[in-house]
Amino acid sequence: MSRNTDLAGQFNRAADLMALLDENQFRVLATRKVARALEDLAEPIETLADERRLDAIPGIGKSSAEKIAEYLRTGHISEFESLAAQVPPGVLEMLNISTVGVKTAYLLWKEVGITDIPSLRKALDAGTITGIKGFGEKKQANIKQNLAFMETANARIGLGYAYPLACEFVNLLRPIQGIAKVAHCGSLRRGKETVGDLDILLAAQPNSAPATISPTIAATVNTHPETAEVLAAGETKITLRTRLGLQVDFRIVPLESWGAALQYFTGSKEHNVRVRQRAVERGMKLNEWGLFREEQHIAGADESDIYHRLELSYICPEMREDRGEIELADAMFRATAGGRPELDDPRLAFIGHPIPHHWTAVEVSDIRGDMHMHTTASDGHESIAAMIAAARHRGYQYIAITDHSKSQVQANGLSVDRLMAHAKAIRAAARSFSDIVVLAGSEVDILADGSLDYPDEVLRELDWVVASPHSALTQDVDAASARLVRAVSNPLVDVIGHPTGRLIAGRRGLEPDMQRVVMAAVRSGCALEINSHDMRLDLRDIHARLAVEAGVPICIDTDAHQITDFDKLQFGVMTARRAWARPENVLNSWPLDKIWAWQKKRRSGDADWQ
Ligand code: DGT
Ligand code: CA
Ligand code: CA
Ligand code: ZN
Repeated sequence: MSRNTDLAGQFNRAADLMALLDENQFRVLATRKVARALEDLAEPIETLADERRLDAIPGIGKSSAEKIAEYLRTGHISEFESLAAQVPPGVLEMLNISTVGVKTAYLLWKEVGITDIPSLRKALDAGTITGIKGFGEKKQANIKQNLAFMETANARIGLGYAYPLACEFVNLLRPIQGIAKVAHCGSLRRGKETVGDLDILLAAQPNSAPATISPTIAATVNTHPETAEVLAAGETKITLRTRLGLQVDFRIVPLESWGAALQYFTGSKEHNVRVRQRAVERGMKLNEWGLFREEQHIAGADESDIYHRLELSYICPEMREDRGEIELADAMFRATAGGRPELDDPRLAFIGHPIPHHWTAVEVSDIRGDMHMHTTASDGHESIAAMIAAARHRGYQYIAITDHSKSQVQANGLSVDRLMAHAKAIRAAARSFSDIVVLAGSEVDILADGSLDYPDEVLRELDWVVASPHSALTQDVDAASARLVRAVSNPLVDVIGHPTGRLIAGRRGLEPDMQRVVMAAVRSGCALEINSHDMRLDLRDIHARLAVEAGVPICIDTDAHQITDFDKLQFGVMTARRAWARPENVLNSWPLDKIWAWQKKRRSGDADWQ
């Protein structure tokens, strides 16, 4: 954190404290103004102080300048510390719950004596907060929800940090002598949108028995620049904590247990319970060392072998949540074995009958193009030509360039005139390539009432229309559902981009009745996006599953604002696999001809588009 941000935080906190202590409103406002001025500074505060230019910053007076100087000299501001001494620290912490502002925290503290988050939670659960003005049931329910959200959002870490770090550890460990195999497992391998900790599994070379963490392995992980602290180091396991507070478990097993350990530590717990039960039902025993029949090791080196021995077809990690995958794998195993599988589990009805012999979840290599990306025309960092070059480099057959529409003022959204010129430029740039088709599109805003930011006659000029919500994201369920249903029903909309607008650690986004939105998409044939950005993953897994089950096409996009964003596709694909998406469910795995036929049929107003 820069000193500027750090200082701005100090002033903001002081303003909160003053408000909680009932200080003069104008002092509170002035203090907030200083915080904002500090946030907006383009130069490091140290430079300004050295050159005695603190007073020259607009909004910063003499006394604030003195406080800044004190902070730079000593690392703290004594006046602010004496404010802090007068407020219980838990009261300040309550301000981190969105919808708990200074006023609410003040009332909770002064009127009912609640001074920390645990006692707030208890009081909300018990329903004992009564008689405070403006603190009705609705408000309380709201706080409760945000409290729960904050707890889950803070405790877990997103894929954007966890995934590359796990890959880095795996790549560092793989070449070490004595190691036969390395892989990440746990929730990361299952493609969950956030992880509690990382689980990295190693298998020792068969002759280097027994399997133990060698000094080289220990040194490699302990001295990694991300490692902040080694929490435990044993014969077969090391646990460390990274700079961002993520725990990483490393375990080593003998090679003959590799598959069993991979299966065990991939989880989920719920899935594993079912698989172990199945072993018991067949007179076997499954644990992290292998599959046993009367103490005899009958499988364990190979993960898929374990599933087969239990009369299940292989189940991809992303599906291992006990959401019907065991029933599917059972039916598929019987189908491939020549038996006649029955659809005895209603959860599988959407798969169709007969159960296909080759049921495969979508993979990164199935994806033929990316249908949502930005250029410098709005808020992207690259030109049209650079985005096309990067897409060709990835081997894509087609892409759509979709810059923001006019209401996205802060993202430099395009007026109709600019949009038309941009479409012309995209088509001109595309003409130089015979190996990739570039669609001139737009990411048009879905306004609060579900209408679109450009009129239909403008949309009709485009090759591809992504419609996304960006503002008014706190609507209630009914308004949000009506808004999305209206957008989904417009035959000119090809796909709804990041349908809820949620940010994984930041905001809940719209919470529509997703069943209604999906049913509207079934009627209109509109596709729904899985936005692959690790902060979004929107649609999320369970919502995407609803869409897949209903037969709505899914579009897995990256919403790239720069070339490296194309790599985030992996996260979207993992989410799609968690939703049981097969290649045929994913629009951008289709050949372009099929996409065009689909679009033509929909745009011609053919209600029965399928
Ligand atoms: P996380 O880390 O909270 O995102 O979720 P996981 O699924 O990675 O959970 P974690 O790290 O506690 O354990 C990794 C896997 O190891 C888990 O999915 C299943 C297995 N496992 C861990 N502890 C137990 C246990 O006590 N019983 C069983 N059956 N399996 C366990
Ligand atoms: Ca884990
Ligand atoms: Ca773990
Ligand atoms: Zn967007």
